[in-house]
Amino acid sequence: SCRAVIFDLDGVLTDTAIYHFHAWKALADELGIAFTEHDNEQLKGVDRLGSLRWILQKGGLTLSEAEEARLMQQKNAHYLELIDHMTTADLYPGVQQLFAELRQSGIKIGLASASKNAAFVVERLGIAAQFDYIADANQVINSKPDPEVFLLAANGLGVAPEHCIGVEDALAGIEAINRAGMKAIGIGDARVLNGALKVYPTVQALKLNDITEL
Ligand code: B16
Ligand code: MG
Repeated sequence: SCRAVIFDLDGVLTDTAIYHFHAWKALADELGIAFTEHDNEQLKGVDRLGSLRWILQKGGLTLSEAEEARLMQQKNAHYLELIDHMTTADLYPGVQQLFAELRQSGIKIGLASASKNAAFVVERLGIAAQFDYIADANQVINSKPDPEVFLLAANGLGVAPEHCIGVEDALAGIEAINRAGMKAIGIGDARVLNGALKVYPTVQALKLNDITEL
C-alpha cells in the first residue's frame, strides 16, 4: 500500500518550463542557434548541463568546460530573474487540495526534482512546509532517468521504494521512478509517457482514490 507520494516539480506542480524556455532561448539567440518551444519539450526533466549540451549540439558547437560553466551561470541568472516573480498563483490548480488529502490520510509527501532551484521555487509557491522531504539536483550525481533522486527522496522520507508512488511529466522521470522500484503516475499525454501505470492530463485530475487504489 502507498505510504508516500514523491512529486516532480517542473511540469507537475507548476509550469517553470516557459521560464526555462525564455532563458535558454535568449542564450541560444546569442550563440546563433535556433531554439523553439518544440526543442524545449525535449529538455523537460533534463538537468542544466544536459540541456546546455543538447542546445550546443543542435548548433554544432563544442565548448570547453569553463565556457559551458559560464553559459550555464548566465542562463541561470536570467532564469532566477524570471522566476523571482512567481507566487502561490503559479501553483497548478488542485495541488493544495491533493496535498491536504494526502496529509489527512497519513501519506507522506516528497519532492524529487532535477532542478537546482527547486527549494527556491517551492518557497515562492508557498508549499515548502508541506514536504516531508525535498530531494533535488544539488544532492545527486546522476540525473533522471537514473533513479538516484527518487531513491534519495524515499530514503529521506523513511519509506521503502515499493511503498512509494512517483508522479512525473517527463519520460526520463517515469523511467527513473520505475528503476527506483516505485509505481509511476504520469501527468500529460498517455501516448508519450510510456511506462506509467496511469496517466492524467493534469495534477488536478489525480485524486486521492487513484493513489490509494493504485
Ligand atoms: P535548473 P524537474 C527540471 O526540473 C526541468 O524539468 C528541466 O527543464 C530543467 O532543465 C532542470 O530541472 C534543471 O533546472 O537549471 O533549475 O537546475 O522537472 O525535474 O522538477
Ligand atoms: Mg518535470
